[in-house]
Amino acid sequence: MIDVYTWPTPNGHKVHILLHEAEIEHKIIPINIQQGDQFKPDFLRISPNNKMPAIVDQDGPGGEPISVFESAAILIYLANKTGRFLPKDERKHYDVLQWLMFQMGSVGPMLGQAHHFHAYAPERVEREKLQYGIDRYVNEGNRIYGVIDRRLADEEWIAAGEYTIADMAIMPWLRDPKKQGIDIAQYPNLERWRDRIWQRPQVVAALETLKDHRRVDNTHSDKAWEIMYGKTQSSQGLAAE
Ligand SMILES: N[C@@H](CCC(=O)N[C@@H](CS)C(=O)NCC(=O)O)C(=O)O
Repeated sequence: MIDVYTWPTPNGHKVHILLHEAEIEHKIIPINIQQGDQFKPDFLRISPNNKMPAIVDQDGPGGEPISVFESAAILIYLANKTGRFLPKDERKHYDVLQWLMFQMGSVGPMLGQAHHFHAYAPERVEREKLQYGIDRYVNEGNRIYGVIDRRLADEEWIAAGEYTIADMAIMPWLRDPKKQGIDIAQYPNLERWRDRIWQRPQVVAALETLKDHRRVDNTHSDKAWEIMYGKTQSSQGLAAE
């Protein structure tokens, strides 16, 4: 049984997709990042960077429990454990890993900032003051969409010629391009590949994870904003409640 500490965000959904695709028995434990669950001592013990997702496998190496944080490390761990979605053939293996690292180093951080500056921040800060940040990250977002689109011009999947954890890691970041300031119509290969994955029943089920917990209106509350982007982040975090 895998305990999955998570929340319905792109980084959470990468792991939810693999759990469903590989039919891994698991228990979902919500970490409400808008209310500060990520700063609670029990969670920090398994995820010292105060970010979800994280997992605990009660039946880890040697039959002992193991905890893993960072979504790519989790994907690699679960792919290795089940022998699925990470080919063993060396060339294919490293092809998947390089695209997975591209997701972790570029797709996630840059599109996250594009979303933040283009869609979230203007509610709090005058748009003129933000324009440099908006341009910087939306430009970078377009560059990244272009990299993926070119990769998929002659390839059915992002790596290794098959559906792998690299596809599962990248796809959840591309579901809401408008909020990232990006016009997906400019990237038809990417859109076709994204929608093919999005239609898979396992992916549909995975994207339902904690759907009812998803904020309707509290992301933008002052408290949630402070927890996510204010002093709570730069100080030692919330006192345990
Ligand atoms: N590199 C990390 C990023 C995880 C991450 O950024 N998680 C965000 C939500 S998507 C989070 O937990 N934020 C809470 C916080 O920063 O306090 C991973 O891929 O696991």
